[in-house]
Amino acid sequence: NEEPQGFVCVPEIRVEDDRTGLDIETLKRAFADNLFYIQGKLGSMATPNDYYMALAYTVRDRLLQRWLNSAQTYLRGDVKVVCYLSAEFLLGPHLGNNLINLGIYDRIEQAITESGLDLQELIAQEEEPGLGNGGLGRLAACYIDSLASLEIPAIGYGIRYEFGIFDQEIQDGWQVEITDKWLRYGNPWEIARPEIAVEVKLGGYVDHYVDDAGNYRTHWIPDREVHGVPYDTPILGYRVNTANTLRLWKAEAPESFDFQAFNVGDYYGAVDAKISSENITKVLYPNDEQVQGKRLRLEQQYFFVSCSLQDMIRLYLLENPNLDNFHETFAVQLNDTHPSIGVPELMRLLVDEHHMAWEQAWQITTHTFAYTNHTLLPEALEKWSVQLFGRVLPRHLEIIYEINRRFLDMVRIRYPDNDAKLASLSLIDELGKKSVRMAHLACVGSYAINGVAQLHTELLKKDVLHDFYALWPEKFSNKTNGVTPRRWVVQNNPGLSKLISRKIGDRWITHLDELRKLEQFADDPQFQAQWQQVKQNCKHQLTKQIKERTGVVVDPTSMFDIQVKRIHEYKRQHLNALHIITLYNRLKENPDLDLQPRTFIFGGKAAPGYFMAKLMIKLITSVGEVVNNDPDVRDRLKVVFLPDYNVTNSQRVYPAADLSEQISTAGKEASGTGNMKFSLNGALTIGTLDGANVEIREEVGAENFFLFGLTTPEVKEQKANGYNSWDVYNANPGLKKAIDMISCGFFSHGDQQLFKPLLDSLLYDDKYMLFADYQDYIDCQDRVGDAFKHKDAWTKMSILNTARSGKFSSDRAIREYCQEIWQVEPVPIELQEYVQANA
Ligand code: CBF
Repeated sequence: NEEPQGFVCVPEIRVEDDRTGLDIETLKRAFADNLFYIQGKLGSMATPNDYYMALAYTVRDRLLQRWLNSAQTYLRGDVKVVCYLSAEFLLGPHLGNNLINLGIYDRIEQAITESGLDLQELIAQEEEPGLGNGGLGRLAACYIDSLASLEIPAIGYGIRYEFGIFDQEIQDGWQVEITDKWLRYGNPWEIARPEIAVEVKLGGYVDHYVDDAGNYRTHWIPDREVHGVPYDTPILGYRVNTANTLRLWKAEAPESFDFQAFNVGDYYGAVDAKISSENITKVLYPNDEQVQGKRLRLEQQYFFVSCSLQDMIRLYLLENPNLDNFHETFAVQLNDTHPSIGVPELMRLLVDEHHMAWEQAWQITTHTFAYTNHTLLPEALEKWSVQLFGRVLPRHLEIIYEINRRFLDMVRIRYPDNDAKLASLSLIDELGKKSVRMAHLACVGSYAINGVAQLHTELLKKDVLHDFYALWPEKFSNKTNGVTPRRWVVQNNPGLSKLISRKIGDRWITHLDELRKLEQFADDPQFQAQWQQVKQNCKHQLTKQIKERTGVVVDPTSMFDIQVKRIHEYKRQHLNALHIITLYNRLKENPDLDLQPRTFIFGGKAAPGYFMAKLMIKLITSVGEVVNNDPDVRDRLKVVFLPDYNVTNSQRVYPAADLSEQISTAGKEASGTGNMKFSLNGALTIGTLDGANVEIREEVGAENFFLFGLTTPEVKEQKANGYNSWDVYNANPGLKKAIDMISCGFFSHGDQQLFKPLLDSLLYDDKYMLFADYQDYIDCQDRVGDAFKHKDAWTKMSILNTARSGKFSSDRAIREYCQEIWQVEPVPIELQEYVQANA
């Protein structure tokens, strides 16, 4: 089955070998055909993008048989399907990944070379679909890769944003946002399916009436309707026949509305209606861990959730007479609270549209949804003002009130005469401006609730969702995040992959625990030399990139000390900057100091409205400007801010890291996944006991991890005891000097005002305890510097980090979700059956 030949898909019309064959000649011919027939170009006129498109179609053709077979198999009544609902899928480029998963990378490389082109150049043409902000969206992408690779029937449902996360430029050291036009040259990976578009209502009012048969009925009369058109992308598993579907919804104006307006001569009204409908999926909100409560955002959430649930119901009714056992066919995972409007929406669809009794509908709903929480930050917990909610979704507000009424009746029985309990559990926050608490809605409407790392889950149980845990302890579990080894090792670090596979075979790619077999070679000088060589090559490549993209020349033999992630105060990039200033001061005091040369590499976007985060970027670039140009430093320290950190750019970064900075305040980072990618690629971590760092340290061993900083209880205790950062500043000369230099304009050409907001927040509040952790961080960094001088010992630690990172595969995480939450089994896809069935 490895090489399916031409098969019959419509009686008497054969799909030719050119679209399925995998031999070099057929691949070359298919590539040339696509350039001619799809791009409409001859080689002499083709742009690099034309070549990329022709290749992408060549590869997509080869996914289609698997994709259609998978879709057909899932329609069988006995298959349980996971539906992963996520407002974000940060996919990264498809081409390289599909080549690897299909197992045709080498053949395509040969075909492209023989066609006189360079595969890497074509791969680099792809505009990545940046349909996410950071960790949460990227996790969704890793999970759909693992679902397919584990042969689990699954559909990813989300939003086809016309503009994804903005592109970042750095101008004069500041972040500048540029619109992401990822669709400008077309997207060869998706197929629009307008024939199964759905209608979504918005606004208006609700009518209650009794029908002729005496039944109490509800009619929602919207003031707007929007068309949801699905765009499907195949998600191929690694070396399996499973190709699942990522179905992203685009909002369009329904024609009927245009006509209505045209008929009454309101041309501009019709145009406005069209524009406002299409706005819903125009742009991704670029906020990470921060909610803004914007109406359009609520509309986006409702739009994609309603489309998705309607789609599931349509699929279900193809095989079933009624919806009584809907929950036995679909396990719907809510990726954070963004899709939690699904709870009242499924109730509305079942009760209002399919006339099911409330109790039965509730039974089905609460056996359908499971909820993953991804954050402990209070500002990231979604709440919608009741007023806004009622205006956009009047029927859902009624349903939420009814769910709440019944829920609070149950709470009253459990906690009699306890108004405080009622208030703290209620779906409605009555304090101040009334609002709907989406996390509470998700908890009440789901049969399972999970956190994304052990510590995070414990803190949810103890703190953020404590009252729900007390009520339903059996609903709670932990599912530590994971990342796909296909993209994050095989694709981004081919040198390391080959070295590992030569040593232990290639089963690790799907069974990451097998990396443990590398432990036995950790002391082997020959293996260490090869390991160092691979790392060095990756550092050389990144060095070239840095030069091209920033103009900064760095020394690839220096320690690459890297912090790449969204810019946020709790992630503490400014603590890293304080360390750089401290080292700089040491060099200024003693220019002959024996200092381990380091290259500090930063990357990450700040939410456009998050001033403090933008100022943090300016601080880093300003420190870089001084340090990089001071002759006393003699190139021993370099600071680089890599612009436009995205999936594509990150793929070059992880393999080149010596040191991974995971320095968030303990108790703030839910898990982190970058930390896993670094460790898997052989970087050592300097980190706090936060998120999944705790488990990484447990796995790789305390001796292979640089730990510093307060623990979560210590942070709490210090705050309770009146922590005062001003006192720490006054008591610590190194810290004081660094802060004073920033304050007096040393890094800002004498401007003493520039960084004042950042400094004031540290000196008078220090919510994220930078000063409290400063000295421990510096001391720990000194240990890192010393350790790096001992190449062999460092290499051993690096090998052990990779060898012991097997736990952090998204395959492991998805297996846990399948067994412990979704109760789903793999369904291998048989290619032959399909060919025969249609023949
Ligand atoms: O669970 C995935 C990631 O989600 C976040 O990015 C989020 O958006 N809430 C968290 O901040 C990460 O800790 C987490 O790894």
